[in-house]
Amino acid sequence: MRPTITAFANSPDEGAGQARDMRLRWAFEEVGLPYDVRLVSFREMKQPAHLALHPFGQIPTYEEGNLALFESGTIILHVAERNPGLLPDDANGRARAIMWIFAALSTVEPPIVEYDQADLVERDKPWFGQRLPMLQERIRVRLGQLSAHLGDADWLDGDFSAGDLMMVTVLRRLHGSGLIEEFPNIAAYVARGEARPAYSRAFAAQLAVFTAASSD
Ligand code: GTB
Repeated sequence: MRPTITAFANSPDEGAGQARDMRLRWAFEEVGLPYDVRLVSFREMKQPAHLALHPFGQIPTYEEGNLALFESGTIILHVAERNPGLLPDDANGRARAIMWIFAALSTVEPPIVEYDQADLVERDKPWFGQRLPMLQERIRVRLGQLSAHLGDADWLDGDFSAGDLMMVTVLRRLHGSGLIEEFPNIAAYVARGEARPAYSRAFAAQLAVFTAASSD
């Protein structure tokens, strides 16, 4: 059944593909699953109809028949488990790919989001000058560890998997910070993900939303 996801009607990133619908779109493209998108405004996201789908009033959501899901990690896992292409066939390989989804979301993403948020809303605060280097250093620690694990491999564990898809989308949020470039194998890893045809199709689809909205 063709799923419907929600995405920002007006993404603050102006089509840079940083909102979390991008990871869902990429997963759909990787497995060749057609999908529909319902665009929601910030106001609509806080209204009862959307809150019934997402109790925290956010995007993305996923609807498929009588199933409604929120949390991008859950949705990626749901799609990857039901469609070939994003998880290895062997049980141990699948478990490790899922481990990397969780690692991306619960170990790598939090310091990146904290840094991003501080950069966005704390720039005029007196503590910003001291806090920013501390937040950057936390990210460097994680990137250094990830870089050591990755070494000269193309992907985190064998072939490209949903774990790589999630990790690349998480790391992309550092574009413009200069931090990824400090770790050449991580920079190459992110570029490798972004070079996948499925990624390009997903990126173009979310960019088209911004282009259409800005020409209104
Ligand atoms: N844990 C949830 C998940 O993984 O699905 C987090 C969902 C989430 O943070 N959604 C954000 C949202 O709806 C959009 S993606 N925010 C509105 C709100 O909370 O009211 C986060 C995001 C938004 C914008 C940018 N950007 O502009 O660069 C980047 C990332």
